[in-house]
Order: sequence, then structure tokens, then C-alpha cells
Amino acid sequence: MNEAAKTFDGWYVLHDFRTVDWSLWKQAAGDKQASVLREFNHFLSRLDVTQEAKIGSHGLFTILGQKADLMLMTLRPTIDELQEIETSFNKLQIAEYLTPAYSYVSVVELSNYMASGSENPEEDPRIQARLKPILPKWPYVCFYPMDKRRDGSDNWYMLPMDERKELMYSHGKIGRGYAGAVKQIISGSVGFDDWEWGVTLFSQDVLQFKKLVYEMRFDEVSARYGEFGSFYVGQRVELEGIAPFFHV
Ligand code: 76R
Repeated sequence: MNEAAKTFDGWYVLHDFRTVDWSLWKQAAGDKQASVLREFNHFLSRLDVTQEAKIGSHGLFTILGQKADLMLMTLRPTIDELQEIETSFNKLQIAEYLTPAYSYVSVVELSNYMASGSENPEEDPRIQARLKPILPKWPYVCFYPMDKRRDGSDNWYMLPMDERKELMYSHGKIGRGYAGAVKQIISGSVGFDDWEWGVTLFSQDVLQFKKLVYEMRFDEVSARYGEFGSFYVGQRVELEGIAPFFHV
């Protein structure tokens, strides 16, 4: 019997990671650098207009470590808009100084493991707000992709719905212990990207990521069934932070 969890799907998400080619950037003349940054600023300001109209959201982040230097996370009602944004970004002068590091395509997802069954997702403002999230302006971000294991006796997809519900209840309970400290966006990527979900966490205290992810490792859903990709951690950059970041 097909016991797939039902999902509510919201905005599409692109996580776009880039590495700065600092030697090339340093070779650019001061006025060239200024015009490149002006154009980049203008591009981001246009994204701000969309966000203010609440028909999308985005955040620019610096990424610590050598996996990438920057991540632009963008959410839109359609994947077509994300395609346009990616292409516009690639056409900017700044893109000449950035090399692609990683990307992730997914759609914000809520599943019915916890649902009471009576909800009409189209009309429930709380569900709508979670499916179409405006990214919190909190300083720290953590992103990683993950799968649920399908391996011999540890096969999430072979478990009956009731058992998965029970396990997800315990997962949610740990998560709720971090209410106010960590905000999470779970986006589904089956059929879109190499892993099954993207996990994006936001916090005002970077250490809370470690505490939450560590605590969850002991929960059966993660301990037994979680498979994880690479972790990216970084800091939000507002418009006024871009020039100092690129200053050489
Ligand atoms: O939607 C809800 O909030 C209800 C409960 C809930 C679901 C259904 C929930 C709560 N999650 C759900 C689904 Mn989650 N979550 C992760 C990770 O690192 C790890 O070990 C796992 C990565 C974190 C850190 C996290 C945090 N969650 C999912 C799914 C889809 C599963 C499926 O469909 O099979 C994944 C992949 C996933 C992974 N989760 C919470 C959190 C937190 C903080 C909460 C509490 C949210 C709150 O109630 O405020």
C-alpha cells in the first residue's frame, strides 16, 4: 500500500553558492569595482522590492570555510522565477569574479505527519506563512542536504505510516525545544536535486546549530534514518555589508 506522507508545497528555493576569485577582483581598477558593486546592489535591491511585496524572499550570506564564500538563497512562487534570477545573477558583472561552488533546488515542504486532518492548508494563515516564509533577519545561517536511509532493515520508506508518525512526533518534540532559538525551513528536493531535503536553519547564536543538530542525532529519526550531505555555515550580509566585504 502506498503510504507516502502528504506534503504541502510552498515557495521554490534556490541555494546558490559562489566562491570569490580574489586575485581577479584585486586586479580590477577601483572605479570598475565600484560599478560592479553598484550593479550588484541594484540587483539585490530589486529582490528587496519583491520581498517587501511578500511575493518572495531572499538572503545573502557569507560562508565560512573553503566550500564557498557567498550564498544567495532565493524563494519564489515558481521555479521559472528562480531560473530568471539565476540567469540575471550570472549576467551581472560581479559574476565574472565569482565561481560556482554548489547549488540546491527544492521547494518548501510541510508534511502531514503532525496534521490533525482538519486543516485546509490554502486557508490556514499559519500554514501559508510557513510555506511562503520571509527569511528571518537573524545573523547566522546553516544549510545542509539530507536523505532518509533506505538500507536493509533501516529503510524509512518501508515503515508503516503510523510508525513514521510516532518517530516524527519525537523529532518534532526535540525541535520545539529550540523554539525561539532556531528557525528551520525544510524544503523537499526529491526529483529536483541529489538529496531528498534541504535543511536551512537560522539563529542569533551560531552555537545553537551545533546543539540542535547534535541533540537530533540521538533521536531515532536522525540516528537510524538520517544521511547527511555537506554542511555550510555563514552570516547574513545586508546591502551595506557588501562593500566592506569586497573592499581590498
Ligand atoms: O512541521 C512541523 O513543525 C511539525 C513537526 C516536524 C516535521 C513534520 C518537524 C519539526 N520537522 C518535520 C519534518 Mn524537522 N528538522 C530536520 C532537521 O539534522 C538532523 O538530524 C535533521 C535535520 C532539523 C535540524 C529539523 C528541525 N524535519 C522534517 C523532515 C521531513 C521528513 C519526512 O517527510 O520524512 C526533515 C528531513 C526534517 C529534518 N524540525 C522540527 C526541526 C525543528 C527545529 C522542528 C520544530 C519546529 C517547531 O515546532 O517549531
